[in-house]
Amino acid sequence: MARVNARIIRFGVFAAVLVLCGYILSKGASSAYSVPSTGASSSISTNEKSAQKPVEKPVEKSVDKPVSPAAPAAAGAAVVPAALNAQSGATSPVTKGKEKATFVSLARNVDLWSLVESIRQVEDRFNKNFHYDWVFLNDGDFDDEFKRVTTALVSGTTHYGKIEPEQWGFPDWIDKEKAAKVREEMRENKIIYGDSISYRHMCRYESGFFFRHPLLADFEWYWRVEPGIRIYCDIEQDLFTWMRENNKKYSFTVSLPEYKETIMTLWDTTKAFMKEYPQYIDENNMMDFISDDGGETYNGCHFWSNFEIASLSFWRSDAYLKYFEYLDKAGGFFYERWGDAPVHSIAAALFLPRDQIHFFEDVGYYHVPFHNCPADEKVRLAKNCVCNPNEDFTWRGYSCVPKYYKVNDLKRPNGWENYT
Ligand SMILES: Nc1nc2c(ncn2[C@@H]2O[C@H](COP(=O)(O)OP(=O)(O)OP(=O)(O)O)[C@@H](O)[C@H]2O)c(=O)[nH]1
Ligand SMILES: [Mg+2]
Repeated sequence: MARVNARIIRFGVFAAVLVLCGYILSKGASSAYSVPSTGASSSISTNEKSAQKPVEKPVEKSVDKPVSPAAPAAAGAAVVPAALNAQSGATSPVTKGKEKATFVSLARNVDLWSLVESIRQVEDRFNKNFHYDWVFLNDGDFDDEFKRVTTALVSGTTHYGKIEPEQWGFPDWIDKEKAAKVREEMRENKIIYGDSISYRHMCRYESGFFFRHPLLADFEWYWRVEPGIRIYCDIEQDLFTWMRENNKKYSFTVSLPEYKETIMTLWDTTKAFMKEYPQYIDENNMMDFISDDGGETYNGCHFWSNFEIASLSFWRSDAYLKYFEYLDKAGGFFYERWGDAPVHSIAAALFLPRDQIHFFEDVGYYHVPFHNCPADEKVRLAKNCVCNPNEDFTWRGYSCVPKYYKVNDLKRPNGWENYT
């Protein structure tokens, strides 16, 4: 009996050693060979990483973090060595976007929680594969919580900047009493943000200054992200690279007419500018998108600037700088309520050749209250879009996108007629 027991014990020990060897070998194999990590492990690692991250500014982060196997070998994207994936023990290639590009968000501390929703979506749908930087700008100081939380979510380096008071205040040529009267009238007429001073500073800043901020000096491209937006579809391609390779300078996802009451003299001022500086108007401009009568009047169509992927050098060009200065001197940011969207759009339509302005059909985008949901079901399924196409605004009567397609003689996507 004792002999049998000893045999059983010996067998047990032998079996245990075998199992242990198998386990060690399998661990060795999984780190020696490239086993693609999963999307799930990527997001878990992101959380792990966030716990250890420093919060100095700018917060430098290592790019050698695991990414999902869906990381595209984007055309020309630089591939840097992979890190050990903490979850699977596997290594995987990390694709880092190679453009001089950054996200940029203007925000206050109170915007943090609606902005983190935007960041998470941009990261999950796009930036987890490219790790572009993110610049946050504020007229006040960002607090530590804002920096800590946003840095934890962004897979590139984060930068936090304060806006110069001169760029967020009344210029000395503005009559403040006259401006106050206008705000009061607009309040009575219930014009959205019509009585807001800070909204006007924001519109003026986004029109004329963000691209001059020192934190943006080394970048050539930006993608503007606002609080509370949604990105509905996977974006596997590096859109910055795509813009550069296709010679695009400005892009949009939603377009509609501006409230006329907020821009009463914007077009007259623009016409005066065009007369004085005809050299800045591109010969292949898109006047037929913004005017239905050859430039006599503005039809209000503008690209919604809460989403923009665009070239910073366009805003830094002589044409645009002169145009902004001209508008700024005219005072309409304060005596009316000129928005940065019509200002950017008119400039892009007049100073750029029309083929440098691009509509992103397949990104899938939402900013209250309008949805851009790709009309073509094949696209929605291929890109894992989570939007309801019945809510799409693109092909509705009030949208300016149909006009953009018409004046540029573009082919509409399959299925558009189901969502008019
Ligand atoms: N720092 C700072 N950022 C601001 C201020 N007002 C607006 N912003 C930011 O400027 C951008 C545009 O402001 P929004 O309030 O979103 O304006 P909107 O998109 O026209 O209107 P909503 O429908 O309210 O989104 C957002 O990124 C805001 O976070 C402000 O007073 N200070
Ligand atoms: Mg907004």
